Amino acid sequence: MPDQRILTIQDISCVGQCSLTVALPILSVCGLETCVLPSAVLSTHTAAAFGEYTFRDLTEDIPAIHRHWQKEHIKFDAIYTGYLGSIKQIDYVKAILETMGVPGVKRIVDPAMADNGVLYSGFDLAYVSAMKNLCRLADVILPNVTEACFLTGVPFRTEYDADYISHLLEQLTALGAGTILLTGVSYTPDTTGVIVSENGNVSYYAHRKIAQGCHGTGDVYASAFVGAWMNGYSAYDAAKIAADYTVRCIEVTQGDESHWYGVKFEQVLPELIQMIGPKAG
Ligand code: PXL
Repeated sequence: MPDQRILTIQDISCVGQCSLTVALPILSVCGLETCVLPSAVLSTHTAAAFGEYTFRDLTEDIPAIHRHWQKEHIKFDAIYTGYLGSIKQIDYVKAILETMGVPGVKRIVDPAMADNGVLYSGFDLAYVSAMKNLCRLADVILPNVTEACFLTGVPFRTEYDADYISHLLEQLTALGAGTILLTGVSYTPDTTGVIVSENGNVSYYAHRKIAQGCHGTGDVYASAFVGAWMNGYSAYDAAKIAADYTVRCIEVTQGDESHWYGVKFEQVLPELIQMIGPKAG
């Protein structure tokens, strides 16, 4: 694999095993030079069980960082965005997506903003609308079913069939990304999976559902997908590797009630390296 440099833009939740503290190690073990642009610094992630969190918005640091990189002619082979701190920040991030990539840059947007039918604390419909515009610039988007509903205006349902998911996918396709990974698609109580739509080719990878909505698994999943995909795997194969790895993370965490806030992804990083295989060498 030729050397590749990726920029990931998301928050630092100091405690909570999500966003940058997950993306940086996962992308690094996949062999990528990982540069970071923190969107905000929070004491913990925003799940209610942590109580009141601190939030330092880094929006106004972004233009100066961007200018410096431009002055130094720094470019990235891929740019991957996750949780972003404000609507204004999304505009700055759009400018980075438009200007900081090498020719043929891969742009991945994880619209990390909602789960289980509700937006994360601090977000509203104006934020959703800004995120929708960011998705229009992406080559790949990875919404879960809740995020897909917010992005498209399709009413959220906890139970659905393949027709509902096809409709959701059609509406997402209209946003413009060539590749869509729709995560957390579950047709039976014991299984869940990911729909991969690549230029209209749709496939589904289903796997065992171990627990209902584990915190931080969206970020683990997206980071592992990006790591595998940048190693030359097809979107479907990368989606499969990411799903298998995320299941392993949940397996090693389940049963530890005190570890409700994230998954112990570190313990199974060696397995991710094995799944990626010699391509990462
Ligand atoms: O895992 C997504 C995420 C990222 N960053 C912050 C969050 C969340 C989910 O709640 O609160 C700050």
